[in-house]
Amino acid sequence: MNITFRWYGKGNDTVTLEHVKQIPGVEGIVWALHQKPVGEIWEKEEIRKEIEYIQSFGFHTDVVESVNVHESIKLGNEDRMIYIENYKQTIRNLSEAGVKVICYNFMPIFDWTRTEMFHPLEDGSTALFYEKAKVDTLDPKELIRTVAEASDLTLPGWEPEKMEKISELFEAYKSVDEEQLWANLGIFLKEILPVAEACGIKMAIHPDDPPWSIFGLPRIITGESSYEKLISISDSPSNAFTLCTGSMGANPKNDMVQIAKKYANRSPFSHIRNVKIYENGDFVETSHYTQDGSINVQGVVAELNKQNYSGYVRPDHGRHIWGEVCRPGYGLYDRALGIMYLLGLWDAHEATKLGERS
Ligand code: DNO
Repeated sequence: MNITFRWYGKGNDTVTLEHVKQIPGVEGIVWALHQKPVGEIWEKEEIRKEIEYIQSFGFHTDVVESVNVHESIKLGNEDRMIYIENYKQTIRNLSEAGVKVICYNFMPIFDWTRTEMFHPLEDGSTALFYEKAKVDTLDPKELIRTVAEASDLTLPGWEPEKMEKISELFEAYKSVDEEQLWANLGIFLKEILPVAEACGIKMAIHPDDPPWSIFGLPRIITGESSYEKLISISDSPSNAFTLCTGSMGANPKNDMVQIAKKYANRSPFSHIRNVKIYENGDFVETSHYTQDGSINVQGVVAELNKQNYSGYVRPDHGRHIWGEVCRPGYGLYDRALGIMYLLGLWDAHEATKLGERS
């Protein structure tokens, strides 16, 4: 397990790399050119600058999250080939800079969705919260306002330029159902995977968060059957997954320990976090500690350890604790605690293995 930490870039994150350096066990930074408009080529020079800065702290830059996919590709618009070609060039440029894994998602319009960014928890901290009834009844524009008001930092997947075109996008998606979205993903993959494979890059698709349809938009990376379908599209070693326990696990039907058991070998990148799921379908993010939520984090780490998992792992959304002011879900303190929990679990397994050998 290669521990990494997601960071949004200098001047774009409340967390600094000096801070991250003080968390034990972190080997790499999960990065992206966050200012880059979706669909544009990531140029070699901009990539070089960013990775040089990160590497000057002794971190590796093997994982990018995310190179976002232009809506034209997801919609299957006529101009999609322009964006697919740009995407291929970005893959080549990233591989030249030594990148090994690119995380991406195929969610229409929205990336991860929550209804409250700073929901109070019983312990006095706050965390991201999803209220099912609100999403089922709210006008998406209202939700966007809530998100924008909660943070003056751009949230991933909620790019301002996209939000300006929201009505137009909803209109366009009226003709895209699940089947069509799968077909569009298939075309995208058939185009980019040979390039990724030639470059030695794994394209690790991220599950939809939450893993069900919202606002009537199709969502297709929702559970085990989605993984099977992805595998049937292409058996390229570059056709890979991001194992995200909190995203896929928000649906209690997805047993994340079983999913880790079956798909860890196709997942070069893992996001490990916990959520507490309520009976009405709401969920709230908790500490990483297994007993605090509904996801068996302990079981997932046990499974990864059993497989001698050598992929990249990052803690994921944390609570906002000790008065920290930060990007929703992306503070320093709770994610650092998360790392210590993951490392503790991992080391306990390693110690057992050593004991068994001696
Ligand atoms: C949320 C993240 C997602 C993820 C993308 C991957 O915090 O897990 O935004 O980065 O969906 O493309």
